[in-house]
Amino acid sequence: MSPTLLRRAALVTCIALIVTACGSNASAEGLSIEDPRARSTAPTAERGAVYFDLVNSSDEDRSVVSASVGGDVAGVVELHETIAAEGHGDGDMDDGEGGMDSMDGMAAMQMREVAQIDAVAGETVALEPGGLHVMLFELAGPLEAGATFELTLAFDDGSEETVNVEVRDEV
Ligand SMILES: [Cu+2]
Repeated sequence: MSPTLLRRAALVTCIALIVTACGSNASAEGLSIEDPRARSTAPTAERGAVYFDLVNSSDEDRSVVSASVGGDVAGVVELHETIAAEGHGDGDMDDGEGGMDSMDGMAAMQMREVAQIDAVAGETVALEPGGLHVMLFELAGPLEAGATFELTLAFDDGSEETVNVEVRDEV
């Protein structure tokens, strides 16, 4: 190999290393999950909800595309939004889009699955009661205040982060 080719090969190797390093740190840098928490449930409850702040301090728009928990916590996990049920009687209350459900004790609110939760560059998105949340279905057991469980979030760039969710009576 000529000296020129060697130099070129070395340069290509360096660039590949840099790209790999940046890619693997994409979610750790600039995106964080603050205060992950879940509301405690009744002993016979089959559903639960997880909340947190999704903080994007990077200069790129990012999103959470899915969430998961261990089978010892819940069988199904979905990203949800809560919407106010419209009461003006124009007939679009039941538009057949599916996934609509009323929360226990909150007949005026409905929720549905969303494909992803977006956090625009530099902004914080709050997942909180009455808004966006991570929904747990088929709870393996009640969520008891003081307990914790792991929640893994997958992001748009293919990276993942696992956080410890704390169960509280007041979220
Ligand atoms: Cu929900």
